[in-house]
Amino acid sequence: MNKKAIITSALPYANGEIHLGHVASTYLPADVTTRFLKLNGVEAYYVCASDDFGTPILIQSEKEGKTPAEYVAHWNKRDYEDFTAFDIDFDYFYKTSSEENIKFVQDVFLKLNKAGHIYEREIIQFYCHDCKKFLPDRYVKGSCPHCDAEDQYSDLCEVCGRIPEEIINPKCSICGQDPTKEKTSHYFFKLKNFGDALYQWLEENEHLQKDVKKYVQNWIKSGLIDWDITRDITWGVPIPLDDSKDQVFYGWFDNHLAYISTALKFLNDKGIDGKEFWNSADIYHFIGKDIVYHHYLFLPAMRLGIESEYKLPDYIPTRGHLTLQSKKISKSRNWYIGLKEFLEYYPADYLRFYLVSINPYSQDDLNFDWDDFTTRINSELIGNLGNFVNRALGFTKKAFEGKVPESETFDEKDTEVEEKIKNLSSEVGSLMEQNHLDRALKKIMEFSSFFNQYFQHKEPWKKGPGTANCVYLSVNAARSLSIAISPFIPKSAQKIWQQLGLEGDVISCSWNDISKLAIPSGHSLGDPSPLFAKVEESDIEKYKKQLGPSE
Ligand code: B3M
Ligand code: ZN
Repeated sequence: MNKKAIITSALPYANGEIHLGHVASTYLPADVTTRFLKLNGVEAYYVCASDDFGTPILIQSEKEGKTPAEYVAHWNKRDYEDFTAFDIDFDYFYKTSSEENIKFVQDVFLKLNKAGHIYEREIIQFYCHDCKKFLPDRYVKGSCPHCDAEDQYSDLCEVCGRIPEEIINPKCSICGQDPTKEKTSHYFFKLKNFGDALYQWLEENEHLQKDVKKYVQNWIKSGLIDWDITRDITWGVPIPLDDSKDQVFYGWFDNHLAYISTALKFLNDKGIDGKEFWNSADIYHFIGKDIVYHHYLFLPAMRLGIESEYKLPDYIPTRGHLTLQSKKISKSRNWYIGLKEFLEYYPADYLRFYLVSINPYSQDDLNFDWDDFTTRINSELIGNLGNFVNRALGFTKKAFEGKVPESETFDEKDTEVEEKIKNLSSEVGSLMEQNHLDRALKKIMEFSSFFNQYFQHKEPWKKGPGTANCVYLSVNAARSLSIAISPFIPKSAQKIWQQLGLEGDVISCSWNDISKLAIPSGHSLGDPSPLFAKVEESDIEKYKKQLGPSE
């Protein structure tokens, strides 16, 4: 395992609140992974930023009568607060509109230009005479030329995931009028130059998901299209050339460069050589499947275009979208649950546990279902994990005044149990390393279930032979569980740690500590108390009713 890592997740648009769909596919998997890497002694940093530029933000700030800068500052702060409440532990959260990013983006552009990867071309751009403005991207809606899906924005077809060269039957998205076509001069990035190099990079990188690779390689085979990186608006990174007026870079030209500029800012401020660190670390970009094109083609091509001065990603974990009660999440139809709202109902750990358990390492969509949530929390998190810990610790408290008894010679079962503890770190660890967070969590739950059965089988309350070993091993298993589960449910893991009467924080442990029987006989436990409160079905019925059309 590389001892350095930089982890990023898709930058949230500073354009509205974070909801469950956002956290399921990117922020949570990235956070769990970072916590795991840190436990493994990796110098890992999770950096993120709000994505501040782009036409949707400009449109919305105009609607609200705010300057775009005021508007994004509000959401930058609010998003960060919501993430923090969900225990998404960024090492640094910045913004794409930072002066560092603006400068970085301009430098990259100048380097690409110098290397011959940029050209200028006159284009015909939609223009709305009613609104008196050019209509880039989201200002225009129409049908996708690739898959015929209707009502798609001109910058991305959400149905087939491709970028339409020319949208069919265009309409101004502000006023619905037919736009006219006017001339304007734009800069283009020669994505076509990079087809072979990208193909090869995909071929050689063994960490990328095979299915995504195939699909991207097919795009390359069918021919890449140069990217228009200029927009006729004023909110964005200014183009650093004298003759470009009232134009800025397209948001997708600048936003992913903020992965680098944000990491550099953070590392350099810490006194670490940011560039050197970036180039010797494993680079992870966690994303949702809708932005595969940007991360597997555009982002690596731009890095290749500046001679890989900053290395390309090693991992681009790509996951599917969250549906809610089997329906597509939609803010406009009020079919979504805000992260902040959810955390008013239940602790962060409930949601973290649930979302990881239903989220495979694949592009398959996953579904948030209130009934399934109830079952998984009540029967797995509480009925299995909570029950085992409470039982083992509660019994030790009652029968041994909280002092771990002297262990005796192990019988066959005890030896088997001891092996389980010793193997847990490698069994779970290898799944985590392969990004199978759901399977890793399942392994931990199997471990807990195994110990529930062991406790039941030994019947320590009868105080027969073997009671001391059962308590000694169970208490140690609870300790192992606390460390192993900490990347997933950090607050609850810390509670277990404290109830075990252990010093410090569980996050200061190392992953290998999971395999140790480090609680000696004679150790005094803290005070056991139930870790979780049950999810009540009556509450769930209430929350279900709050979803849905707002009218
Ligand atoms: N701001 C959000 C999205 O399309 C977008 C991601 C940028 S990542 C560089 O999911
Ligand atoms: Zn219009």
